[in-house]
Amino acid sequence: MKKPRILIMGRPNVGKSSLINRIVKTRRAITLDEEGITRDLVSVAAQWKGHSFELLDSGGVLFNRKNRPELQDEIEGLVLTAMHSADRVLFLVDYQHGIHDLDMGIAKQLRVIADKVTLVVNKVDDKASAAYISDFYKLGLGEPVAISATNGIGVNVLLDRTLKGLKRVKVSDKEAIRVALIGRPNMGKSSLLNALLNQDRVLVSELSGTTRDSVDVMMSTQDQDFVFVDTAGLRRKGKHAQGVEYYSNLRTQQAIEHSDVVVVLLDASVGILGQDKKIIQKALDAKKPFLIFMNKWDLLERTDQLRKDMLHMLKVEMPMLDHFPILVGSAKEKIHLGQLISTIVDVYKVGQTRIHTSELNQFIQQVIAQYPPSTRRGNRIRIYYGTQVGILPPHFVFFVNQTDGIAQDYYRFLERKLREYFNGFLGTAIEIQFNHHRSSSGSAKKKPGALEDA
Ligand SMILES: Nc1nc2c(ncn2[C@@H]2O[C@H](COP(=O)(O)OP(=O)(O)OP(=O)(O)O)[C@@H](O)[C@H]2O)c(=O)[nH]1
Ligand SMILES: [Mg+2]
Repeated sequence: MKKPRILIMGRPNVGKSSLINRIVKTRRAITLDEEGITRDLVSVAAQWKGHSFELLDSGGVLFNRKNRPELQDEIEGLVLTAMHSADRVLFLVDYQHGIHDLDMGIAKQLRVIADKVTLVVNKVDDKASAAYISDFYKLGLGEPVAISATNGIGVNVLLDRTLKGLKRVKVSDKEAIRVALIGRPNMGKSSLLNALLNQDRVLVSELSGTTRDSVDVMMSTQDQDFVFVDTAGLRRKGKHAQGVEYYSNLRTQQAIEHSDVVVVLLDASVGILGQDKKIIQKALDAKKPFLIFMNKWDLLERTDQLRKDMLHMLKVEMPMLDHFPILVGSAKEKIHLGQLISTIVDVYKVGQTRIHTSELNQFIQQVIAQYPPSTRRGNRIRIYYGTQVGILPPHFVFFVNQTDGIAQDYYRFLERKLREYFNGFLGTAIEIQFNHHRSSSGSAKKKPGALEDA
């Protein structure tokens, strides 16, 4: 369900992030102290008195004429759109600094939507000072509210006041699915995110390297919340990268690790390159539920044959992809975006599959018993039983009389048979482990670690 959205605006250094940290009560990931890193609108989920809402950090607006960094028009365009679609806007100014030229510029834009704006004077660190905030009336946005984001003074009152009259959305117990969008620069990751949201929230341009930092953006459908993480495109030379590029790569890697589902974007009009394979390998190594979205399908003649040929080509290049969904579509023309969302939910569910121990043992008897692993000397190894010990990815342990010498080929064989027997596990890795089972000792009869015994 769509949550009320509160946009926080203000020039650099007035304490927007401190206020967000105070409300959300978690420290957001450190950001490198280099100007121009965050150029998109980051959103975080927040809650107050049992109701949830979304906080949007505007970052980077200047609304000035001079010294405008690259893409500044586009950045401000994003913020203006967000300003109009937000349910409330908190405009932060700095008590200790007084009114700054840049504050005047922002205030001018905000006066158009004054009825949903609250002027917030931050860094009022003691109550006595609150009496002196009247100077800020000059901004023409009504009565200022004094707070100290770092000390927490006034924040509760501010929240009560801001949320008053807004639609109330109860905090749901169902977790949002975190989806990392990764790929080479210019694949259309940011475009895809904007298309899914039906609103421009992150910067898009034909320059490669537009996205520099990972950006969290929330999205909700009728029955599921998502946090999409737009990431900086991964370039070839990761190893010797410095500064912004080094940092961007690192943050993309973190985004993968912290996600529930990874979506790798390829360019359908280009096909799969060496660098794409490395990126797919990263997703595979992370063992997260994952799928491929071949974007820019609008540039091609969209026949079923072409789609089949493309999928075939990908699987020839990387046979592992047989176990993962590959979709074709377009951010630009909004083709197959609904399918993308439902497949994200599907692979996430598949990653959580739990197979009952009794079913697993039926599988061993019916399928595997005829083809047991063997030692290097050619002796048969006996599999006594198996059990699933984990999810995301599904993790199976098989108990055998001897673990030495089981070939990698056998792991692959077993994985293939598991997939054939149990509905494919499409979209997730599987982990397989062999443990030694001492048949002579009495205690070993108990099946350890079975999920349903936990
Ligand atoms: N024809 C077509 N062009 C697209 C599509 N998606 C994105 N583009 C274009 O591709 C270019 C790059 O798009 P971005 O969304 O900025 O790509 P990105 O992957 O976020 O790039 P980085 O942030 O640099 O890693 C822009 O010029 C987009 O307009 C699509 O589905 N079809
Ligand atoms: Mg981008």
